[in-house]
Amino acid sequence: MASDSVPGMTFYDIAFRKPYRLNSAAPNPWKARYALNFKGVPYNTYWTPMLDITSTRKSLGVPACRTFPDGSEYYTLPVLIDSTNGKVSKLGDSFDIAVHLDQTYPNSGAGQLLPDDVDLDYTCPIDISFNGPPLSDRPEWREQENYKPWVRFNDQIDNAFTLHVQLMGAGMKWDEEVEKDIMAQFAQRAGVDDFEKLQVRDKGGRNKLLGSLKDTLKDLAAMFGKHGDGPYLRGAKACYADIIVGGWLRMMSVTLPEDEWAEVKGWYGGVFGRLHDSLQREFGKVV
Ligand SMILES: N[C@@H](CCC(=O)N[C@@H](CS)C(=O)NCC(=O)O)C(=O)O
Repeated sequence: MASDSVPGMTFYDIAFRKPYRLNSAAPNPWKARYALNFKGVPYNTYWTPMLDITSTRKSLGVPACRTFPDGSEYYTLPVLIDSTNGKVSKLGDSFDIAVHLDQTYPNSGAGQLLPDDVDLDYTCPIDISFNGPPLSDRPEWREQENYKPWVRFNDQIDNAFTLHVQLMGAGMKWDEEVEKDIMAQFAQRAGVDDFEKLQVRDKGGRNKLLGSLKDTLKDLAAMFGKHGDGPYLRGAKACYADIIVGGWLRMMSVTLPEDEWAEVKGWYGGVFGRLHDSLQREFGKVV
């Protein structure tokens, strides 16, 4: 049962197909998991059925942090409930979680998630203004000098990948008993009568999208290439910028056909492959 009264930390992720440990693929929850593991703080995971996200979030008293195009509330995950220090903190956005962990556990684990010596100057080259509000619309951080570049980087990366999310949609797998209902929900939100109409399955269409994503990530790859084999933006030491990109790479690793994922891993001398493998090895444990 979802609960905010268990001592310690509970992290709410989306339940894809069992085993969840292998199939968990949502990028924003993955940002939170990587951040928790980076800090080395103990927590447990509550696997939330996709169709129960709204009721779970409401029962925890965590307001929605996204809106649908018609202005209605869009309830999402991750959520983190931290009752470690006798005080209950409820975080409902991946960026809020990163800030909370850095402020509450500054020296834990691998250290600072959001240091000030990172090059975050990536701009998604496709005009993203048509893409609606950012996935993480957290005005309070946008106004703070030390967080501004991080929020901007998060927006740019979210947009670069969201623009190509059709590549990943076809590979999302759910438990059989709920699969149809989940697909129907996605179709209804997009205003189509069939989930299939949202998918790109033909080779030509997929290659076009892959090519566009590769071009979109060119400048980002150059930033990762500055420290030889990296694998991280600053070289050997990871920070939250690596995790922001890593959340999306994890989604691709689970949802793309094997040959396409191998191709993505090899782009630009293998920068994204090395980043993904290193994050998974160091901070990818699913508990
Ligand atoms: N600003 C939020 C965005 C969270 C978000 O969009 N989560 C997606 C998964 S990556 C979700 O929960 N989707 C559920 C749905 O579409 O019903 C954050 O950064 O945590």
